[in-house]
Amino acid sequence: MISVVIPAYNEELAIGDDLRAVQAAMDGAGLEYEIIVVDDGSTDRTAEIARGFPNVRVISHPHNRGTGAARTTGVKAARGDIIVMTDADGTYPNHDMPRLIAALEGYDMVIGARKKEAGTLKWLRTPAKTFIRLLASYLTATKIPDLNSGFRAFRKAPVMRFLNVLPATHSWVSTITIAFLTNGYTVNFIPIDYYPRKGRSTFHPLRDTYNYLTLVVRAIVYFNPLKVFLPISLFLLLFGGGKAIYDIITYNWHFAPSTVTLILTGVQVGALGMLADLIVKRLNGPQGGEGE
Ligand SMILES: Nc1nc2c(ncn2[C@@H]2O[C@H](COP(=O)(O)OP(=O)(O)O)[C@@H](O)[C@H]2O)c(=O)[nH]1
Ligand SMILES: [Mg+2]
Repeated sequence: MISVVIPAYNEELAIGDDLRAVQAAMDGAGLEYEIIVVDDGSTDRTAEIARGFPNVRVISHPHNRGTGAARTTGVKAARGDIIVMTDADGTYPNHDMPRLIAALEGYDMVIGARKKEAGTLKWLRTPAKTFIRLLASYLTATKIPDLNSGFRAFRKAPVMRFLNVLPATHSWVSTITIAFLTNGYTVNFIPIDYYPRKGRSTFHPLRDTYNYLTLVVRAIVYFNPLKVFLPISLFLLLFGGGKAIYDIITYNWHFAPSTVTLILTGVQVGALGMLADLIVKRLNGPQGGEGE
């Protein structure tokens, strides 16, 4: 059984076409499925339009709580053991949903990687997203072609482990990607088209880019702290060590306070990293696949 979860906030312009496209694709592929639209406190006709579809379950938040909160509500309500997510703004190729589901075979998650950026303010989004995507690829030791695509399919069981740490904001999708990649779950990527949004985008360039960057670092610290702490500690120790050699030669074995500070801070950051790593390992328990 497959549960299609669609978070929706004031999407009266697009939700009807999106629901028709999902139904046509899933019926066409002969798949057994349910559709859950999570209306996140919309003030337009989004919920009313969705209720017009007989086999669509509409769950309404009394007020707007954020796309992440809507996704968590949808996951909890899902009856299927496979969950597919798409937006309600006309941007994702819902006709491609059967291909996405087929690509889940042998994986815990499959993400539709957008071939091109179609969002607003491309000149800002593209470099910012590339930098953050490369940072996440380094920190997860995985090549990530698209970190925050909203068009994805995954198994419900592993996601339930992380529901309590997933944010209520846009960063839900990026965080779950990093959570899977740093906890031994397998993630597949398939290329997809991406269309301009119908209706108004709520993307705030500086605020959302800053949030996005802090998110990636926070998620890594949460799931794999050594990846952040160790490079910082090594940098401080190397720099301190170099300075110590300089002090030995220049000041005849008298170490400047800055040298001592550098080395001590390096040791402390390293120790903090080890401690954080130990806590995370204890908290997160066995990696994906082990003991499940
Ligand atoms: N922007 C926004 N979208 C929300 C919210 N709650 C649910 N959504 C839905 O979450 C999906 C993703 O949001 P969107 O603004 O398209 O983000 P983007 O695709 O990352 O630019 C869309 O289907 C929205 O309708 C919310 O509070 N804000
Ligand atoms: Mg969207």
